Amino acid sequence: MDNSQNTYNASDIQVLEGLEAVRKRPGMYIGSTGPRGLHHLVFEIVDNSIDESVDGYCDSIFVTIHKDNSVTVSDNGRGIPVDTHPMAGIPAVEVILTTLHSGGKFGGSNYSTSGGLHGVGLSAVNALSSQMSIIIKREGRIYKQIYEKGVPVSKLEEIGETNDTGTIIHFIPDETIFDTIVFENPIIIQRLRELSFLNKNITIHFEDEREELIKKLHYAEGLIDFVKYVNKNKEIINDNIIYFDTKKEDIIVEVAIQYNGGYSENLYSFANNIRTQEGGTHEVGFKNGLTRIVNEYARKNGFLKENEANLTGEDIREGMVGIISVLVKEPQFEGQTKTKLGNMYIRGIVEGAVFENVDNFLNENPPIARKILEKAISARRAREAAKKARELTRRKSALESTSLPGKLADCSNKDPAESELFIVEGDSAGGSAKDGRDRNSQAILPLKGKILNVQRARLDKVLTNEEIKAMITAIGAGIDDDFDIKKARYHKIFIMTDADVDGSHIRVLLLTFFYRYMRELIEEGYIYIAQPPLFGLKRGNEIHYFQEEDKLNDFINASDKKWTIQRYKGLGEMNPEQLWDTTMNPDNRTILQVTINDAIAADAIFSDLMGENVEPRKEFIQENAKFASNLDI
Ligand code: 0RA
Repeated sequence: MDNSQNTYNASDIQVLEGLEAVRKRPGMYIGSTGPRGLHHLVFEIVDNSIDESVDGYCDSIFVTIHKDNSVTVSDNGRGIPVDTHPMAGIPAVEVILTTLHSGGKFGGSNYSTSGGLHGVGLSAVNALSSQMSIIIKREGRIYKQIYEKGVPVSKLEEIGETNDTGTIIHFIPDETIFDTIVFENPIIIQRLRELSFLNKNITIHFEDEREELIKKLHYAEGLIDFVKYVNKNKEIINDNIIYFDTKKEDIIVEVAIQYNGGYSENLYSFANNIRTQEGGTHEVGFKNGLTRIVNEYARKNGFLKENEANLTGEDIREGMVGIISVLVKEPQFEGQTKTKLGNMYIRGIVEGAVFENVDNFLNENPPIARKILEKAISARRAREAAKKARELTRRKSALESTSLPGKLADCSNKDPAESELFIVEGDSAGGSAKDGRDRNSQAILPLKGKILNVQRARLDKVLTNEEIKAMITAIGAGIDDDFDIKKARYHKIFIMTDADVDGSHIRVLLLTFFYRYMRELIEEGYIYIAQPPLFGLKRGNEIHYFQEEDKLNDFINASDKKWTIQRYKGLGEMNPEQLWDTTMNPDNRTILQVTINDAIAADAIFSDLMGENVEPRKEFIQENAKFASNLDI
């Protein structure tokens, strides 16, 4: 064999083209070149180790972030095969590390994670690493190979002997590809913890050498530990957790359910260890099965009378934390983010399994069954009350459509496209805004702080709140099902609150409200956050305003004059002219249009404020909640 000459053949060229494609369009393969994409590199490798554990070959994974932001992932699986690949004529590991979509395994794993955003393969990680080295322990020997930007720079070498098996991968993310290569350990720990919950046989050792942080993640009770974790610090309805683990027609279904005293529903679904954010057939099966059996039990045991309607799925899931994890041979991932399980036959299998197992549980635990039913029945009562409240508001707003709320200082222009509504925190700021505004195009609706008190209430209560009712009438387009954006009296609606914690609470509440009851306003881009300045620099009659401390300092440093710094905590500290100049005058104000993601994040924060603090949502909130900077979550 002649190793001295490296001649390119057709398959080499294909490999180089493949790697080049990944480096040219990394977003296509790992979602983004931001923090999400960067962290995805780690998850991609760990998923391969998890595949080994799902198949029963691996029970230990080590993940280490080094000081230089390189990462090592090692496992005690079988080790990536090293034998010469019959078609390519090179070691199998080299094929796996350089061929796109090889998915790691050639018919290897039964329940491989490949699919969705995951499963782009180790080759994508390799291509996006300035260096990757791999050590394999297999069949008594230790092998090593090094790559740069996906291209092998050494041959697979034998470097020693061993009785162990496993794979050790060390990689340095390519700085020229990623916006940042600084790993954030909370993001990694969150996913590793989730994987440990989902795979109770695995122990994941995490170490961040940058801050000497070490964590050992092992949850012997799997999904039971998962629901307990989500429900920690909550009032618990059933200490005895509804749990089952069953295999039907090659599909493994595992479910855990625990109710808490709260009002929100938290269903986390997974398919082959991938979080199915968009749901899918396993979720539908879960919901159908649960709704059917709880209603059946309720009828059999006299909780529902003959003439009473069934409880709805939502009634039954109020306060529920449910985790469903399925392992499927050939998962189909669909949806916008490829996180929706599509295989149709899974629905019936999961529905049957949930029906049967929850049936057993309820029959064996009558006191818990009673508590769950009482909770569902009270949820139904609240739902009906909310519906009545909505209808009342609707009817009222229809009757009183000409009588606008007394607190509203409306604008004289009647063309919605030219009209702006400022929802202002507090009567005193409301007063300044009224005096400072352009009366033709700007309307002011002051809100009392009282709106804060409804923060911990169910939304049906929120709807009876006077301040909220005033807002509904002022906007004039109804709410919920009969919201009609064409009737909106303003095409720009500004939320103007103080730059403190109360202010950001009110902002979150209002956004949650718009998101849940007037979503089109957000979708059409009608909702804005006003941006009053936080600082003023004064010298005689001269004044400059700033929103950011950095900009303020830059200005001071660039100036040889002496300035007095004013720090505005509340809108009330500004007089009408100042408020107009800085925040309301369309010619020089800065405004922030609310996106649907902002609103979803607000909705999640709202739930958190109500005590439903759920770890996995935090990442999303932190990434999206630009308006929530004052909120300590
Ligand atoms: C291909 C085939 C087999 C295992 C693996 C890949 C594998 C990949 C990774 C990535 C990280 N750790 C890993 N461990 C294993 C099956 C090997 C066999 O059949 O013996």
